Amino acid sequence: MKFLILVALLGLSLAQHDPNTKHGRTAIVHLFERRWADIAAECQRYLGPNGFGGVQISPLSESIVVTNPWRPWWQRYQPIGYNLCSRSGTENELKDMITRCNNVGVNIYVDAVINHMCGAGGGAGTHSSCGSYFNANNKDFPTVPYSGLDFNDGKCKTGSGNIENYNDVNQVRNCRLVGLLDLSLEKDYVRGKVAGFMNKLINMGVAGFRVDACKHMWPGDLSAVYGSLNNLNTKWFPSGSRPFIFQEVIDLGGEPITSKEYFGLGRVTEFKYGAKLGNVMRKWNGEKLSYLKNWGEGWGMMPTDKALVFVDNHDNQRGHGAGGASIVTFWDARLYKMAVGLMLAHPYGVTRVMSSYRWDRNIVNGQDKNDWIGPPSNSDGSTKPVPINPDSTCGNGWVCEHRWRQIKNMVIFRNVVNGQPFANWWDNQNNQIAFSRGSRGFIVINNDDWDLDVTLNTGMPGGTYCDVISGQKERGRCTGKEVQVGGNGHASFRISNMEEDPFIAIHADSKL
Ligand code: AAO
Repeated sequence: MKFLILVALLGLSLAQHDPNTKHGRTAIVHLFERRWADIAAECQRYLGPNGFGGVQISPLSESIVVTNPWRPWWQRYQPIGYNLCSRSGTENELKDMITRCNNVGVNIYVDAVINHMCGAGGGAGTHSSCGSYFNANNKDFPTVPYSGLDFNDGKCKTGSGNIENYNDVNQVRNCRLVGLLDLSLEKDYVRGKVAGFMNKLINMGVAGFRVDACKHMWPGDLSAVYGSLNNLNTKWFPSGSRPFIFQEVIDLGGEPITSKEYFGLGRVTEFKYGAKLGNVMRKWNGEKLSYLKNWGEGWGMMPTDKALVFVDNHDNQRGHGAGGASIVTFWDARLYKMAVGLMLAHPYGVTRVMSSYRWDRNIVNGQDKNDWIGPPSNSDGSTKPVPINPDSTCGNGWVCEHRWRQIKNMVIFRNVVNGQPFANWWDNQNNQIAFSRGSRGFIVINNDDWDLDVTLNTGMPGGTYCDVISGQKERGRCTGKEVQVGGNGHASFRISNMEEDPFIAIHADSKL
């Protein structure tokens, strides 16, 4: 009996590691700070047709509105309640987006901020995204409602009330993260309010959650919250489907709290991935592409079935969070396309592609003074829409990395090779590498300062393939380079180190 209960619990939690993507789709895109109306349109006109599995959206619960600095992106990480109006739109617009995305097979994952409310210095009034009253001074959040009884302060032993030392587990979990009022998730009342908020979203049709700041919550408390979550809405998901849970825990090593403590509950963000890949792409610390032969667990990363991976995220692309200077972002477009291409070609982890907006950087001594700047917006603070240019790129300052041909085509590549083994590795002991995914796809990368010119075993059936980096197959023709694979699976490749995109990728569906 005990054994059966254990098996049942294990089954329940392991299910939370599954992104619930449809039609064999494998990649998620973070459409950072976009309006719900723009995401709905993007699902229909672009994400669905191009095989994206889901979208991570920015925090959607009612938050504080900060005017100094002017409307920073991070105001949304300071909730004052669980009403669903935000800078991205109203509750109705949210519902409409979830429905329209689900209808084209694209999942929605909510960034759930449940560790805390707004900063202790957030003041009192109605400067909140739905105009509700709150008072941070006496911890009064009437729309939930939460009161002074629902916070951890009594348990925090630091002088400031804030986390002062990441080596003290109790501080990290009972004190305030950068001054944010820390909810007491050990209380049934608080757990119930948080689960109620998440269940409302599940019932609306979301497929799961990125759970913010998990390092700062006790795994036992999270387990209780996740355990009271509903199964997904059967209008779009098979009956009995569990919400996908991916937990933000920054573990680069060296702290007592590790990712491992959260593996049983859901997936965990693998921050080593982007930090290490950044070093490899930049060739810092003597790192080389050829060392990626055992990329993944072999590099000290978590098991692949626990990992959520990404090249950069909304924090470390601007110097918040962790990862440091090595992180590659759209600002280094050439390296970025290669890094994202590599991530999408490689079997390790569930992959998330970042999609950003441009801001006016002001880097002084390695720190961006403008790391707070919010999304492209009008003078009243409202977020600007995302216009689509004739060449399919985005306007109004939205970068839309996910629409870059090289990245979009590698999302498709990942779907085509899904489930195929990592095989046919080749390297030149430097920064030229190649590998296949079974007999369904092959990628060759040249990050050396000289040309690549080599014949390789691709593992692919013979024929003519279209390289999906320099172009793509359109109406049976190739707009980019063509690759001839012989009957023995061999093909010769030439990639100049001077090319804008010094890599080539072919797959079963790019065969001419
Ligand atoms: C804002 C203001 C603050 C103000 C506060 C309250 O900026 O000045 O005090 O409001 O009024 C975001 C922004 C914050 C913002 C906050 C609320 O980033 O600037 O504060 O919204 O508006 C830690 C957490 C991690 C967190 C990360 C930013 O563990 O969970 O900090 N990320 C999430 C979100 C993020 C959001 C929040 C959480 C809050 O993704 O967008 O904040 O909802 C070490 C620790 C990490 C720790 C970092 C940064 O990392 O390990 O756990 O992350 O420090 O403090 C090397 C080490 C690495 C180390 C790193 C940095 O790389 O290897 O371990 O250095 O030292």
